[in-house]
Amino acid sequence: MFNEKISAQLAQQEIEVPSWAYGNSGTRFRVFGTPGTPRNVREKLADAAQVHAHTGLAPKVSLHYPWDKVDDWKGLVEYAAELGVGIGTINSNTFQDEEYKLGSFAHHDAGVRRRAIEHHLECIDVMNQTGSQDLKIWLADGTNYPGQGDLRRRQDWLAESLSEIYGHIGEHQRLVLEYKFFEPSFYHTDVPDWGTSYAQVTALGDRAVVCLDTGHHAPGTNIEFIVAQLLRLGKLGSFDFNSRFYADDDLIVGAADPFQLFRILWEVRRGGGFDEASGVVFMLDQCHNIEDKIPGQIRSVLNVQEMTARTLLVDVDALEAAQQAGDVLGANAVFMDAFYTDVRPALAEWRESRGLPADPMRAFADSGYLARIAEERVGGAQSSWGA
Ligand code: AOS
Ligand code: ZN
Ligand code: ZN
Repeated sequence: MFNEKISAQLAQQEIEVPSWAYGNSGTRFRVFGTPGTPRNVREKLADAAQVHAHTGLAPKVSLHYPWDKVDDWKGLVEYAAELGVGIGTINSNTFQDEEYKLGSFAHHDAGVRRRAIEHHLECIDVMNQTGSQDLKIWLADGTNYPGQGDLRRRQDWLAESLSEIYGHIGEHQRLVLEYKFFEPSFYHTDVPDWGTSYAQVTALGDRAVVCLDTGHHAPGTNIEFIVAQLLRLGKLGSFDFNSRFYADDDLIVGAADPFQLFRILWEVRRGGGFDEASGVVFMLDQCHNIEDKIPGQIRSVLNVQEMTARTLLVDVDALEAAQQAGDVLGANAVFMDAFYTDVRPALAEWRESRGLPADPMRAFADSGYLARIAEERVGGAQSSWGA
């Protein structure tokens, strides 16, 4: 099923896993703990390394600052390397401190804006020590009531704050600005959509790009169109993959709507986003509230791989011929043929040919790792989303 070209393309695929996926998380009703949940960053890295060991897909772990703060960053990088993984994107945090109640970069008080900028300069310092390429910024900034804030001035303050940070971004680093249409603010959000993120990063320069979190759109939004447009404009920096039924559910990518994931990844292929030169980073941004976290992450990277493989099977010549002939249903059929192809047996073979387990979910379950960490990791506080 996979020719040499497709096999080689699959071999290039890398999906960053987020450190916070291995901690406990939940809703405002309850956070359920799991035996063996990591108590520190090193244990999170060890769990993330299991995902890579079983799939070959996740060589980098994205960290969160300050949740993952350590004294010795170089030591952490070395430890990660021993585990067979590296440090990826650094995610900043201006959403949990009292001072940021009314915003951070777009706050009306210059003192709060200064504090938020200083926090990002610290993140850049961490990047310099860890070799991380991307500083990912998601802002909780917004207002709850009409008239509460000056929407226009807040855009200007946001632009000024971003510009100061961008001035410290190194030659081989990028500033990645994530958007989200609502939550925690409910009336307006300062970076609500791709257009605002695009306008802000374009004003900064080439090393500022947009992050598209698949869970951050209103229901019915055509996300693959946004992917196509951002790739066209050379501004699609990264993905935060997850899936949603309602709002920012942060469920396993591809679980709610595999066809949407296929359509998104098709536009990635169409726009050259799988080529290394495009710089597109594929990351998960997920929480595992009721399922085991490591298998949840393994399932997620496999879902991305399966849908990627299906997009690589699209017969582009037949598709283009049908499109150019105005053959509406013919073109749709070519597209759907690829989507409906079960690539799982071929992927199992492909994995085995590369020394990976044919069935990573089963191999991980059989490894006994979960029972081992449940026994070993006693005492100390389990990590959670927010620590
Ligand atoms: C928040 O809704 C976003 O998806 C962010 O990417 C967030 O920063 C991340 O979940 C943890 O820091
Ligand atoms: Zn996100
Ligand atoms: Zn989110």
